[in-house]
Amino acid sequence: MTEPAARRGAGLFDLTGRRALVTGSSRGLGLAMAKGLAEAGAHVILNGRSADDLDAVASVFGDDGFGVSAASFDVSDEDEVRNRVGALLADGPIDILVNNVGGHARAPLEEMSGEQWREVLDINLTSAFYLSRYIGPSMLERRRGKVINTCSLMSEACRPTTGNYAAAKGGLKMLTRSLATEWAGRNVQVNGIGPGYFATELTRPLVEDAAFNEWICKRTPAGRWGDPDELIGTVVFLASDASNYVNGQIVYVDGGLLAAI
Ligand code: GCO
Repeated sequence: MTEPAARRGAGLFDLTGRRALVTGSSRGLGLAMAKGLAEAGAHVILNGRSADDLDAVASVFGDDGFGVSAASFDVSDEDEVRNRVGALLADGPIDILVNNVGGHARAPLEEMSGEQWREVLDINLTSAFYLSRYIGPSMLERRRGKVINTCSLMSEACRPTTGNYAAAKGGLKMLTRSLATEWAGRNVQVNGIGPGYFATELTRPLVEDAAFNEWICKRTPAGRWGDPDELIGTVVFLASDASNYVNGQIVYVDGGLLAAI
């Protein structure tokens, strides 16, 4: 039997003493979520492919007084994940894993190359499997852990030229549910966040496309793009004791887009 959370009120969301790894956190949504977890008290391990970018971000965090470190490695390479995760776990437990890294390679499906397909599946989906596969056992052994996968409204709906990405994000939703099903009984909660349209580097071509921008603002009940900081409340909730009986859910943070026709 798992003990019910002893904390109440705002303390339920306190992450003091927890160690979190956030993949793809040198910019965009990952950076905002990393900042939010650090503000809630966690020590955050930033991850990305460029060591220079990570060091730059880590030093800004450090100057602000937050506990942060950087681990640059390619999360779509299984050997690298196994080795680097082994080293991180030798330094201490990882309580929170945010599988956030993502990327696009847009093309109509009838023109898409096998490489474009595999690249997008590897970065958005297989990376989350590898990280969960190699960090999960230590969480299960301690009977404590939180895995949060950055899904997408494209886990549910898509549009032309995003077939590989939608297939990957749909897969990530089902990986979330599969892990939740297997791990809930050992007190490891696995959930997803499904962002709608947020203005980031990844979506810059869309933000700058006047017709698309207008369409998104009309199509989204909230009438605007999301600001990456608007994911913080959800990620802190899913990383904290406040969500100890929440398993296999995808929380869509999309300004109401999926709720409306
Ligand atoms: C697009 C966008 C989306 C967003 C996001 C939505 O082409 O429509 O790039 O795929 O990136 O993932 O949640």
